[in-house]
Amino acid sequence: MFDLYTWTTPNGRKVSIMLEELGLPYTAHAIDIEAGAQFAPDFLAISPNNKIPALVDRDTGMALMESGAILLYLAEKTGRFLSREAETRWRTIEWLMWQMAGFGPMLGQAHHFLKYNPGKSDYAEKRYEAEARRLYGVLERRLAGRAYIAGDYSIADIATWPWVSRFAWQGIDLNDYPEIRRWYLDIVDRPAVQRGYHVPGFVNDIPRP
Ligand SMILES: N[C@@H](CCC(=O)N[C@@H](CS)C(=O)NCC(=O)O)C(=O)O
Repeated sequence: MFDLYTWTTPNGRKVSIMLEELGLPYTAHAIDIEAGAQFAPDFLAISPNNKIPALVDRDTGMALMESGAILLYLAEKTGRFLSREAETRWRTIEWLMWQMAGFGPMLGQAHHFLKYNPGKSDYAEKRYEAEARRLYGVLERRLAGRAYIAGDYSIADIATWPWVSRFAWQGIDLNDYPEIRRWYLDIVDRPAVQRGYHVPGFVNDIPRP
């Protein structure tokens, strides 16, 4: 049994999708980051960087922050979505790190300047629009000739897909990226994605290009 502390954002959805894929029982606790709930002392005790998501494994007492670490923990615990074969395993971890260190943080900045604060900084808008396009280009090349990012559907896909689901916020037209479009639409209809996207509650239908 797990406790998931989350909100309807790409980083939160990575973990709810993973838990749904694994069929593990969990209780979702809504941490309304727009209302400042991430700064509450009891939440800080399990998430010292005051960000969602955080996961508590009631079996072991382990509390974890950082979505990439949580995905690795769940993959290790269950033996799923992270290959045991060395080449595929390390490619999966490599692309998970790419998502955590590049794709997510840069697209997060694109959301700030292109969606929430347009007109505030021409420099920032141009920078993050160009960086979003560059990163989509990297993913497009990676997916050419591959069904998924690294071997079978894995935690690399589960980490990356929720960020692509905000393509409209990033000034991205998925029709310009046919490999990503094909991969995105393949994953969107997975029952676990359909359920995990709407945790801790429904905000909008899943965008489709
Ligand atoms: N690297 C972290 C990033 C987590 C993160 O940025 N969470 C955002 C929502 S997607 C958040 O909690 N923001 C609240 C805040 O910045 O105060 C992870 O992947 O878990």
